[in-house]
Amino acid sequence: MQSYLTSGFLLLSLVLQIGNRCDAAAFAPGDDLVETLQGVEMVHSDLSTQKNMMGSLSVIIVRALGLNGDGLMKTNAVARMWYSSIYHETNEIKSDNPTWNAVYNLGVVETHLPLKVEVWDKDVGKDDLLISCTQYLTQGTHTFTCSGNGQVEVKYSLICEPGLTGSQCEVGK
Ligand SMILES: [Ca+2]
Ligand SMILES: [Ca+2]
Repeated sequence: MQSYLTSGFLLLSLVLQIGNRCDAAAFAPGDDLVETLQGVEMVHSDLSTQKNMMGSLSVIIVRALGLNGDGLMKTNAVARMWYSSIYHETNEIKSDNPTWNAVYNLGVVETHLPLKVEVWDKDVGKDDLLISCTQYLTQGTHTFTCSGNGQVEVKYSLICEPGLTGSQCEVGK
């Protein structure tokens, strides 16, 4: 995981450097820029390897417990999830202990990204954010819990594509 963060950071640094150099050397782009672009190519091929880590992902937002979005009134509870560019929101349940069992089949995705889950209390005007967390995924079926104002229980299943293996569906040996 560390290496992916590092290469992502390197790419970001390089992109920022190019941005700076383009500004600074707008009239005379020099060899430095070419070398930097080659560096980006190399880092980019590392990222391409990560993109080969593919798996089928389904997420179940199971339930939340002990929410307190509206004091003595019941919480207008909704859960939201993001994975890459995929977004889903549950229906609203008026309860401090809502059970959604909302099943989202996300299809084949890159496996190295974090799953983000939030629970909100809907209000007239500004909604209240009660719980927010991100979770990196590993192969198999797992349940995890996030705490905040109450707790949310999330289940997911990640199945590696053929030829991929390991905890995050790496290229096989
Ligand atoms: Ca509220
Ligand atoms: Ca409310």
